[in-house]
Amino acid sequence: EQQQSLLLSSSARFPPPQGVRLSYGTAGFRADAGLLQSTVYRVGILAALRSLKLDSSVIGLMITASHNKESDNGVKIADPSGGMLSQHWEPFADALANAPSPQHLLHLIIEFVEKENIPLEGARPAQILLGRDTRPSGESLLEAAKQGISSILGAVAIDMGIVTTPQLHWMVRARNKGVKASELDYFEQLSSSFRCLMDLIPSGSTFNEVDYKLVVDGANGVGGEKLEVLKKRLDGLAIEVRNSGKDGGVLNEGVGADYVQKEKVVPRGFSSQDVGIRCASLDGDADRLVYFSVPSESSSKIDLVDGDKMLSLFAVFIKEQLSILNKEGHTDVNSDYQPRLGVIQTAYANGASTDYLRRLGLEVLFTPTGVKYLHEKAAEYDIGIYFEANGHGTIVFSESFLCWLESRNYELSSVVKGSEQQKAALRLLAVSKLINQAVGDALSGLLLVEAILRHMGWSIHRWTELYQDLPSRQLKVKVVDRTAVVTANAETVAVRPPGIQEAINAETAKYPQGRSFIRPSGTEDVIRVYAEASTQEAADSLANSVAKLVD
Ligand code: NG1
Ligand code: ZN
Repeated sequence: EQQQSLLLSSSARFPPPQGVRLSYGTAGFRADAGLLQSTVYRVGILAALRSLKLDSSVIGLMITASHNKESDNGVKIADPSGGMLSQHWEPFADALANAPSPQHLLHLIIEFVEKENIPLEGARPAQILLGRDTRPSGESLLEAAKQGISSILGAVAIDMGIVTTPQLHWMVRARNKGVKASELDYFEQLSSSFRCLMDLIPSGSTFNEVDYKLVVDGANGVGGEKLEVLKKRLDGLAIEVRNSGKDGGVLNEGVGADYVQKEKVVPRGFSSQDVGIRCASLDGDADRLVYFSVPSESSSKIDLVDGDKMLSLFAVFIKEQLSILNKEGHTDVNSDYQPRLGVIQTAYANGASTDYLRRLGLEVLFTPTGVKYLHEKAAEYDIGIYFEANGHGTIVFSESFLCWLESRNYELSSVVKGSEQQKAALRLLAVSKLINQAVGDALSGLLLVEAILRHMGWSIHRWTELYQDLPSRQLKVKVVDRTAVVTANAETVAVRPPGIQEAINAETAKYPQGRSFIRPSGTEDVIRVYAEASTQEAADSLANSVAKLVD
């Protein structure tokens, strides 16, 4: 009774916007910030219910629109593992966001609570960790989220302030494991595992003086700010942060990982002065990372190192450590455990990367776009490495593999301390602590890249040359109804509208090494077109002809 009247009165203060239909897409709800008060309020309710459903575990609620323009915002939920909200609840999220009146909203909630058996009078209160990026609209949206949370009796909101998306996911995961989960703990875990990897670098590894320097484009967002703090705890690495948001630049405008990856030009704040230097770009909420270098003084073009190449670097390193670990040594330590290593990509992965990874003998799988799909697949392996081409990805380790690794390390150290095998075990353990197991994290990814390059003695140039990207082109086409396109086989085939796939096939066949696909975006009202082929002209032309088929 009390609960119902509380919901009715509080939701009346957050009327939904007229004439818009919101959907919990690839990355939660996203829209112009002005439209989102009621949505964020309602997601606050959803987060509290989710917590109650899961024995009052901590749930995360993040307010961000990532790489989108500053006037946009968004909201998404992190489940207790630190991963994305279970897909099973997405339809409820959609229904909640679009309920036209407080009465409808209440009705939906009552129905759902019953169906899902949610203990409203739980033994412990719901707990929600809140975070937001640097967008000016974040503050009032955060207030709306708090109102939503407190309209479920007893629910507790814990505000973490301005954090990166992966920091919030990391904190949710850590709290639910019962370990310390402040921002300081996050920095401490990253810097100490980074140090551990640096201490284990083979003594023969050579690194040129010029390669010590790394320049990072912070997208004028939260990531640059956090990196300024983190870098003070790191030895042996000279990081310069540009576009940290303090020098007047606008979030994601001509800067950031999305811009750099899509436009393949230098972001603001970088110039021909940076020729040859290793550079990296974060996106607006620091869950994406790409590297790049400026090849010549005469143009603003860059050599891009995208998510696929980061994945390749990680895969090469991990494969090397596993093979050291499994070498028949002079020890009689039992090593019958064969960890399963899997690599997960999406259709956007450059074809050359997939070829390269398969040539390394790795198992490569594909899922639809969106980290929720990639992460889920990767979690089926002892070591699952996943990346989207845009630089969003991470490495996940199974509990059983980490246990085995701990005990292996212990056994090895009792035979010959400091053996190559033991070092390999220690490196893998350090990677599992450095890399964010909850979700893709630009800051932890950056430190892992830096440590591996140092380990290999590679310049960014050497890394770029692992393989040569096939030229590609991405386009977006505005359509009346993007749901008219339906895909299958990890989005590589369009099954609707009828006949379109045949037409795409016919176009693609005209180009050597041609590949093309279309899919409805989960974050924008567009159909995306991707094409690759043996030359840039061919990729552009293929993308253009496929875009015409969609129009
Ligand atoms: P959509 O709009 O569904 O293509 C985009 C990215 C995804 C993912 C989400 C969430 C591309 C082609 N798509 O999704 O990979 O990062 O945003 O931010 O980059
Ligand atoms: Zn992002």
